[in-house]
Amino acid sequence: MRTRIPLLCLLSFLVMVSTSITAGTPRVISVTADKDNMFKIPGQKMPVITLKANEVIQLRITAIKSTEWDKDGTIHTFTINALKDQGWDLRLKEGTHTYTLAAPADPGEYVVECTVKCGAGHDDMKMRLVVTP
Ligand SMILES: [Cu+2]
Repeated sequence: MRTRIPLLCLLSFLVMVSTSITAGTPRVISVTADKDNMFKIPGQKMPVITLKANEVIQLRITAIKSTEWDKDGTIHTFTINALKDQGWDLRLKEGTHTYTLAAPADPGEYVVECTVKCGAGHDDMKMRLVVTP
């Protein structure tokens, strides 16, 4: 009996801490725009990002140069045409950069594509964003 109250206190404290962490810190999602002109997500067979509507995330993209690039130094882009005006149009320079983005309010499937000619396979350099309600 004596140990129950402290244990409950500890548990509720832990719940509070973890709740504030999940509410306050956006998820970090890592993507590689690779040298073979494919989007990849570490640990996933297919590169798909699944977000809740309006969820704010940190998108951490590592871009690796292929055989062609834009004259301004952009080596790939991470572009969703339907969401360009919401910031989903990232011109990627070599290296790893982090972008804060919000998922759209409308659930559905969106196609991510690269819009810079990056070499063989560029036309198929696509991945999906799935937005759930
Ligand atoms: Cu490309």
